[in-house]
Amino acid sequence: MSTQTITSSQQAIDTEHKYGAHNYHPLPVVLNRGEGVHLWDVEGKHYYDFLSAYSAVNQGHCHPKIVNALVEQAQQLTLTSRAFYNDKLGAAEKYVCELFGYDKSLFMNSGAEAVETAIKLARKWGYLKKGIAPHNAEIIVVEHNFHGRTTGIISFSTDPDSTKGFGPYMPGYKVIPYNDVDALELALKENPNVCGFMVEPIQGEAGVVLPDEGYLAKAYELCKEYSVLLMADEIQTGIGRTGKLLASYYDDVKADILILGKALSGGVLPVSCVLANDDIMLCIQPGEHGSTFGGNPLAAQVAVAALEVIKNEKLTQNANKLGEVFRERMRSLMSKRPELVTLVRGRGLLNAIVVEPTADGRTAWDVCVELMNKGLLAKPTHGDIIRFAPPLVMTEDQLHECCDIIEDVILNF
Ligand code: IF1
Repeated sequence: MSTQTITSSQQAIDTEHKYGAHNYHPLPVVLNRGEGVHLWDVEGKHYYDFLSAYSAVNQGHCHPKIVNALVEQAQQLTLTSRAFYNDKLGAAEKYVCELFGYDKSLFMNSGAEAVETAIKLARKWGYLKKGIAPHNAEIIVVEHNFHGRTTGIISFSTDPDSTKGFGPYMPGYKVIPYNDVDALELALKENPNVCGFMVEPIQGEAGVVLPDEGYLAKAYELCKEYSVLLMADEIQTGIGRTGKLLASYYDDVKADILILGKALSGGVLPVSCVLANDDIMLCIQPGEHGSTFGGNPLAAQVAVAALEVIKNEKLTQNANKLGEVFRERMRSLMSKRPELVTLVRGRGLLNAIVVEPTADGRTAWDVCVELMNKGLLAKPTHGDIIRFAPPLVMTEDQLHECCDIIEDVILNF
């Protein structure tokens, strides 16, 4: 058995194809170094990162302060399990509770784990506090949701690619249209067993779909009226990405259950977290939930460092400012190729354009291949949507350089 040294991109691709599951269709680029907004492939070619690992690298690749926190803790203590205390978790729990304004936090690892935790928490609250009969709790979700890929979570997905062939599915979910408060009110009125309404303040995977202004606020009011928990999945929209610390803040909403992940660690290792007040969080008692790595001291230190970077480098403010600049550039580009680019939307540095297929069948994928050839990495979703989400550390000059690349590709496509 040999450990292979990768010396070419093609060799890396071939090795992955032979020995790795085929559960992704990556762009044909093999990266081996990242710093800030920059990535380099095996051959040393430079790219601007315009995906940020789906908004996990808001702080930029390999941020020195976050890496130092990781390295320092890794040389001291990485994992004890929660069978014992460690001296870092409490400080991280306090930090996130004070930052986001909740009584308690529960650290997990992946985003999906945090979503599953939130579901269990809402159900437990439904039984203990709302008096729902055992095993009858329902959670309302919306069409085109994306909350992860566990069998429980895909049970309420409306995306065939996420669901087909993975049944049977978990019961207890009601799907309603996104951005439709009347549909929400009807679902709440019809079903006294609803314990939660889980929603992304902006739908990421669906293609950066923004609801109407005030949608989340109205949803929150309805949840209050019907004694249902609003569960905000801010795994992708949170931690400064949309130009506010949380996308929920655009509607001045503080969810009953807040779900964080991705940039909570700055992309350095998997860290996720669920936050809620005592009347909800204490419905889970000792021994009723957890995970081997959840709340480990390494993740705790990295999470605090990652959040400190967002604050100290004013990355939320930068996302807000550069987002306006970016959308203005994209709207101007759309006016030059209206038959190709038919929509620009987003908030902060979470943006997307819709690219129509050309007469000869070229699509958003081909635009992304062209962008890759010119040194910018982005990926299409659902065929015709290209998500643009650079790290929040990008400067205005770098953003214009990237817009020039996008413009060059689109105008010559
Ligand atoms: C993949 C999508 C994005 C998320 C929201 C929970 C999770 C995610 C709002 C689960 C994860 C990732 C998963 C990754 C690609 C990416 C993605 F295309 F899949 F849908 F960003 F839009 N809630 N999103 O966006 O978090 O368990 O992955 O840590 O599965 O391909 P996770």
